[in-house]
Amino acid sequence: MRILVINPNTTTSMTDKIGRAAQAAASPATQIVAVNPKDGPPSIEGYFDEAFVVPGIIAEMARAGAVDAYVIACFDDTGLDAARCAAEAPVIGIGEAAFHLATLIAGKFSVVTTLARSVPAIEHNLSKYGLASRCAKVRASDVAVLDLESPGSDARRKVSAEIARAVREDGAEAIVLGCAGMADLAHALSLEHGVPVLDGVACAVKLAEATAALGLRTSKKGGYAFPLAKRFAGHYAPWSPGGG
Ligand code: 5HY
Repeated sequence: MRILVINPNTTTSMTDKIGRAAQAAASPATQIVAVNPKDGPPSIEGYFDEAFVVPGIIAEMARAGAVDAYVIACFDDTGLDAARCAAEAPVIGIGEAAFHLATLIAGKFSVVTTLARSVPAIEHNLSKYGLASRCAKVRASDVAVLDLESPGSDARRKVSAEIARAVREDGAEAIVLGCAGMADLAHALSLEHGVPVLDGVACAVKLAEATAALGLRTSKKGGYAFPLAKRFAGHYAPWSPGGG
């Protein structure tokens, strides 16, 4: 089985970290191909950054050729719906995957993400997925995404402190880490806090394997139908669906 894992930002060290976490979670027979677009923001922190990553996601999907499943490795599930329109294989978002798996092991969970500006998009997704009632709170740890790539930063300490508050104040029975860049922290933080801590990358890889193994494909009825053929103007001409 071959799974394409797309980090939508352009920070290759984070792509490498995500790739390692994905391969560690995958079955031995699964090949993980981790990529990121060459154009776009180095980190996705809020709605404006999100707007500039979707063409890059679609371009990486086209460049990869045939795969058994895709993972969108940005916790906001940025571009997930557009990617599903472009694909027949399953497309799994790390946020959606982590939310669903958290509901299987806990009555209620809290999310610990990076900055406050990222919280509304995550809250919106929880409502969109019908899981808002299972999430006690979406918390920001006041960590910039790229601080997670800096060994000398106090990112891990700040994430851990926010997890402690979530367990103490929210009654969170499990924690979902709200950034792909936290993928390497889940196991240690779970041991430290004595609650399940879920990393969306690992969750998405296992759900991608499961859906592909069941032969489930993205439905082409309704919203995820292939885009209609049309010619896109200007810089977006290469993305023209159906040859344009
Ligand atoms: C992510 N940003 O998973 C999100 C998390 C966030 O560059 N990768 C990013 O802070 O919204």
